[in-house]
Amino acid sequence: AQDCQVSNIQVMQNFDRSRYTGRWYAVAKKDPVGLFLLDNVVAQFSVDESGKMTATAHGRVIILNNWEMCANMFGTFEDTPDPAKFKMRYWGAASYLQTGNDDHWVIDTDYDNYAIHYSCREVDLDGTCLDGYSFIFSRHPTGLRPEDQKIVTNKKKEICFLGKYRRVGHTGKSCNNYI
Ligand code: FEN
Repeated sequence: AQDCQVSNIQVMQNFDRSRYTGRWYAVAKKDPVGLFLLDNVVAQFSVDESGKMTATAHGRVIILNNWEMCANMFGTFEDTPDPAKFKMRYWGAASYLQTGNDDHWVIDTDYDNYAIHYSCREVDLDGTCLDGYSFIFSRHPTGLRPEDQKIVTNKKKEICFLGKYRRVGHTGKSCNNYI
């Protein structure tokens, strides 16, 4: 069922953005090419009065000369015809942080425990993803519940990122204390 074509990737059916609001801890991530967040990644999703989705993300970064910093990122989401597919404009509170405009797809979530996010930045000539990133989120800072792990592994396979994830540590002493 997985041909790794970005255009064939199944996303969450009937995505409900209001149930998605609140805090999500990144437990694993597949990095894109280039600068990104290292660890201690926590995202906070909101929906405003007009129904527009926004989010913040905090994460640890190591900038030049091994300076450890907490990156405070902001994202605004533009709707598309598919309720689980967004365009996300993002920027950082500090000027050294990169800005961008990425796809933001919710692949699967049960809203209360786990969520799988996907973003392909560059589609290859053969229709597969050449450069993309993905977060596995949990509502629990301790990680995924055992019963959710099988679902998440299957979805990693479906989006053709299986084996490309790294665990996201939450040391507690850095970023996530701010929120
Ligand atoms: C997401 C969901 C919640 C909202 C947002 C999300 C995406 C965040 C992104 C962060 C990018 C960070 C960068 C960091 C950087 C999906 C969690 C907004 C896409 C680009 C460095 C590292 C080292 C350095 C300079 C900058 O710029 N990091 O020397």
